[in-house]
Amino acid sequence: MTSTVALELRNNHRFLLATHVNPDGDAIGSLGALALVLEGMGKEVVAYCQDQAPGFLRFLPYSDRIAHELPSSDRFEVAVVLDCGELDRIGAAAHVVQRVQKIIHIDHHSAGNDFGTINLVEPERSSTAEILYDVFQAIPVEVSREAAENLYTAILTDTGSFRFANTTPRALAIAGALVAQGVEPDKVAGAVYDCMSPGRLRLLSLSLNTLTIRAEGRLAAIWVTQQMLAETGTTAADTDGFVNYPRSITSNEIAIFFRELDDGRVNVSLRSRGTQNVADFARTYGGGGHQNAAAFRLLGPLPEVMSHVLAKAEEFLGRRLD
Ligand SMILES: [Mn+2]
Repeated sequence: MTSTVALELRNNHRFLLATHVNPDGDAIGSLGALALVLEGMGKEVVAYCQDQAPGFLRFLPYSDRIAHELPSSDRFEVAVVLDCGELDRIGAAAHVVQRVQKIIHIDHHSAGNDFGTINLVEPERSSTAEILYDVFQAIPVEVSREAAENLYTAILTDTGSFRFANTTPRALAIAGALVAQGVEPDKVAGAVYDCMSPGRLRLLSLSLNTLTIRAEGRLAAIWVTQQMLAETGTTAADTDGFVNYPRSITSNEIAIFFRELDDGRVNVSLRSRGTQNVADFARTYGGGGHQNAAAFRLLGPLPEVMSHVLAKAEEFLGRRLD
């Protein structure tokens, strides 16, 4: 399938690239890398993401050129949907993408329905960027330092700085090849991790105060309300990575981050360690993801969602142990 995708990228000229709402490092990095590589091949590219890249990703080459609105679908021969398990998760322009004649879906999320004309979906991969790297090799095309920086950042963030179970020999080998291509790991780490605004640090402090621990720490949660965002002058993008704090408890198996949305719903992000499959849990609520990272949304209010979800997650843990 990798070579089929490589061939399509080589043979077509006008590309629409899209990724999911509320983008993370893999979304922005994969989008940027593919846009830069295609442009380098002389193609016409529009790369779309409904939402702005979070501040810690704005150092990435191309991130400032991502489109947040789309022209009509007529001018595109191929749409490439990246890191996005369902077409709806593209957000406002999903209908434009849907109308492009050929859709290539590149992803490492297992839950995805195969909405593409061509589906390159490999759940055993650390990130969408890792799959893209192989596509670039198959074209074959030189990966510039700028594109390499996008790919490296995507792999770095989707593996939790090479700490999660998806840190495979292959993920590390590709990261190594990207460093050989000119990526500076210290520069990327500095940009991604040492980039707290005072407001974001204050938000983190408020959020850490909500720490709730169940089942001897096997389950832990924190949350953020709309009022906390207002109080600290921050936005939803500033909460990126907060879920890793409850996850950092020694005995933790499932960590949950509840985020109150401005439309009365609550976003529930889950992380797990080892064999707990939080995607299974998220799917019972219409959400999705992969084994160690998943999400779903429920209608609020927040306190009710929390007590319900925490009780169900405790049950889920119990069931998994029997
Ligand atoms: Mn990803």
